[in-house]
Amino acid sequence: MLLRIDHVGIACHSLEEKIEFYESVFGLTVVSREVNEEQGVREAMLHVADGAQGGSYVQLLEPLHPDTAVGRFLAKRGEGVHHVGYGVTDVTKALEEIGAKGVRLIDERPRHGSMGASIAFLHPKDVGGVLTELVETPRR
Ligand code: CMX
Ligand code: CO
Repeated sequence: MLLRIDHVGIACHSLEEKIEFYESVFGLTVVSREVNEEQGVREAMLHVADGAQGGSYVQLLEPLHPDTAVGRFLAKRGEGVHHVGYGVTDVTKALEEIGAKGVRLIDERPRHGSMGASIAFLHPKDVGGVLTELVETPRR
């Protein structure tokens, strides 16, 4: 069901500082910057690699307000890995299959994610403490 690791989401206080860090230390390149009001984030995708099933990225996340998913995470735990995003072929079908296995779905239906993707989150409490995102990349 999972095709690949699409991205690792990393929570930070300053998007600009962390972009500079990932560029200078790891030589990564920003391929997309977006503000997603629904998710409460200002974010950047940095390209890591391409595979047969699509690309993989680091997603840097800065909260738009303290009262957002990433804002609360930063206040509680500080900067660090926030979630893992896995590529799937069909996010609606994957949600149905995973939900049927008793895993709580944060999103009952897909939402808009970075670079035109359809995304949905699974509850970390049902995935061993890992906030898990499903990502369906738009067809070209
Ligand atoms: N990873 C693991 N556990 C997490 C977590 C994370 N990222 N965020 C919260 N939790 C845990 C908390 O530690 C807490 O556990 P305890 O009760 O044991 O302390 C529990 O989940 C509830 O957390 P909370 O502080 O009440 O936080 P929220 O109200 O924000 O709810 C969650 C948590 C996961 C439902 C919420 O963050 C959410 O809906 N996330 C999905 C959306 C999102 O993260 N968007 C930003 C990224 C967008 C993108 O990738 O494009
Ligand atoms: Co993400």
